[in-house]
Parts: sequence; C-alpha cells; structure tokens
Amino acid sequence: MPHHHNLVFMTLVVFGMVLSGLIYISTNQNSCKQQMIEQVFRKSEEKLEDFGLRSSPGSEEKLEDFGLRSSPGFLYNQPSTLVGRTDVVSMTPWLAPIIWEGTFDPTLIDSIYKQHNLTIATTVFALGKYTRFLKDFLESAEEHYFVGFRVHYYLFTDQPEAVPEVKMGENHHLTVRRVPSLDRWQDISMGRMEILEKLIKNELANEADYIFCLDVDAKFYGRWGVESLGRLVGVIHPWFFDYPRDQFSYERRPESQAFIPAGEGDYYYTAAAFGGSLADVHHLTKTCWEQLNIDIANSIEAIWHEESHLNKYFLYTKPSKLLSPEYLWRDINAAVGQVKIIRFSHVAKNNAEVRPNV
Ligand code: UD2
Repeated sequence: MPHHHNLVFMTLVVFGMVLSGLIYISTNQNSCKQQMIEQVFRKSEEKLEDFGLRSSPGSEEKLEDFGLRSSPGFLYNQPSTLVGRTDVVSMTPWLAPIIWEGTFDPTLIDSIYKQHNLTIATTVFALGKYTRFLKDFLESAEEHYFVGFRVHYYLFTDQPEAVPEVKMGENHHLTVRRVPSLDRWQDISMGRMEILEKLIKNELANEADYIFCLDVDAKFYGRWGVESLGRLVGVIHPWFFDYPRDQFSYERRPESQAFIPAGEGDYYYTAAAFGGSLADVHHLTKTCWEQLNIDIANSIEAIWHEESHLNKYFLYTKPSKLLSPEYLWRDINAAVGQVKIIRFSHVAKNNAEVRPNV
C-alpha cells in the first residue's frame, strides 16, 4: 500500500473512532436525561397518587410552586397592622382566614394571581325543573365570577336542550354533560359527590388548578374572585353564622356516618358552595360519597344529606380558607350590618313546585 494511502486509512480510522465515541457519549447523555425526566415525573405521580390523582407534566409545579409574587412599581393602599374589620372575626382558631369585604385588596390580589395561568373548574347541576335557574345563574356569574380569569363550567343536566344560550366572557367556557334523571331531589343533591369525584379524578388533572362546586338555585350580585382560592375552602351557612354550635343542624344520630356529637363543631358550612385544589376537593368528594354509601347500606339518610357529611368532613379536615356568608346569602334573609356586600345568594324558590318529590 503506497505511503499516502496508508495515511488516509489511518486518518479514517482515527476519525471513525472519535465519531463513534461522540455518538456513544451523546446517546448516553440523552438516555441519562430521559431517565432523570422519567424519575421526576414518577416522583410527582407518586405524590399525586396519594391524593388519588394522576399527574401531568408541569402539574406538580403548578400546584406546589405557588408564590405570591408582586411586581415592582405596582401601587396599592398600604396594608395596616392596626386598622381593619373589627366587627367580624377574620381568622379561625386554626389560623385559616375568613374572607369578608375589607379583609383583602381586590386590585392587589388580582395582580398577584394574574401571573399564574390558573383555571378554575366550576360545577353546577340542573336536573328536572332546576334548569329554570340556569339563565340567571350563568348570566350573573359571567358578570361577577372570576372575571378576567380562566373559568371552565361543567354543567350536569338531564336536559341539555334546556340549557340557555349565555354569552361567555373571555376565557370562560361551558361544557354541558348529560346525566340520568332521578326521582328524588335528595338523590340528585347527594349524587353530586360521586359525579364530582369522578370528574376530578378522570378529567380535571390536566385541565384545572382549582374547583368550586355550586348550587344552581342561586345568583351572583357581587364580585367572587381569586380571594376565594385556597387548598380547601368552606362557606359559612347564612342561617347559622351567629348560632351556638349545639343548635347547628348537624346529624345527631350516632348510626349515621355524618354524626357529630354535642359539644363538637366549629361552624355550620353550606353544601351550596365549596371548593379548593383538585387534590383536596377530590379527597373531600370521595370521602363524602363513601360515607353516604355506608349510610345507604345501613338504611339511614343524614338529616341534611350530603351537607351533613360535608360538615362532618370539615370538622375533622379543617378548611384552609373560609368564606363569610357574603359568599352565600339568601335572598329572603334580612340584611345584617356585618354583611356589607352580597356576592352570591340562594334565590327564593317554591320547593314543592320545583322538586320531583316532597
Ligand atoms: C340545601 C343546600 C344544598 C344541599 C341540600 C341538601 C343550601 C343553601 N343549600 O339546599 O347544597 O346540601 O340542602 O339537603 O344550604 N338539584 C337539581 N334538581 C332537583 C333537585 C336538586 O338539579 O330536582 C340540584 C341543584 O343544583 C340544587 C342542588 O341540587 O341547587 C341542591 O338542591 P336544593 O337547592 O333543592 O337543596 P336545598 O335548597 O334544600
């Protein structure tokens, strides 16, 4: 072999070796990276599985990496350490805030939450004659409910054709789902827990950050916004906010899973509105549905149905945020000085006329 051929051959051999080395390193690095990514996802999956939820890429960051960041140069009123609401209690004994008008700055809190691309899933049920409440509910929600934020309503009904056309605001969406009709209003009300549990577990993990579950026979009159967001959120019932705990309409029969003994209890919460993070509300709906089923098996129905079970749940799994009765008033309630704004209110209805049974 002539000398120059030899040189070309050697150069080719060396070049080949370098090239295969490079390919080896880069494949190895890629598979390392792949392994790391898989590990991170597996870890976040395990964590979410604790709550009965599957993970999605990025969801862990969204749920847990939630800083309350404010921007330089953004001006708002100076918060006071001394002057604030003194006519109401705005903190529970376990240090969960109770939200009343005057306890938050809407401009500030909106600007903080605007930095996160949050979606608030909102469920509402309208079966039988309750479809008549949809128009007012949806129209008023579009005026007052999370305006400027992403909202996805999930509306469950046995008559999709009866859902009115309501113009949705920017980033607000409505999905209508058909559910079977039921003969008893109590079953409709309680059955919501099962449907909510399944919705959160099967569909919402990639779709939403928070969820609120609302009664349909109600209307918005004032702002309901990001001040209401928290891990687990309960609303104080507008009938009982000034009652002693032994007069709350808790379930008092020990045979029911919703039983709360005398001497126990914090507040009486409404089932007409509750919410929080997907994981926390998933656990709530799953537990309440399980407890409701144990009651069914024992032929007992709690006095206020799923509301009794919700109250039991909130007694032993304390909400991280409470909403004052501003967030669920009753159109028929007399005004009280402490309620300076009515945000959401139960409309007056003729139960005998709208319900499928008495
Ligand atoms: C209370 C609670 C409610 C629930 C119920 C259980 C308040 C303000 N509300 O309200 O959340 O816990 O007690 O006893 O405290 N529904 C239909 N079609 C029907 C019947 C019910 O769609 O035929 C749905 C609808 O979304 C309604 C919800 O179930 O908003 C609750 O029923 P309700 O409003 O008749 O219960 P109510 O007023 O006794």
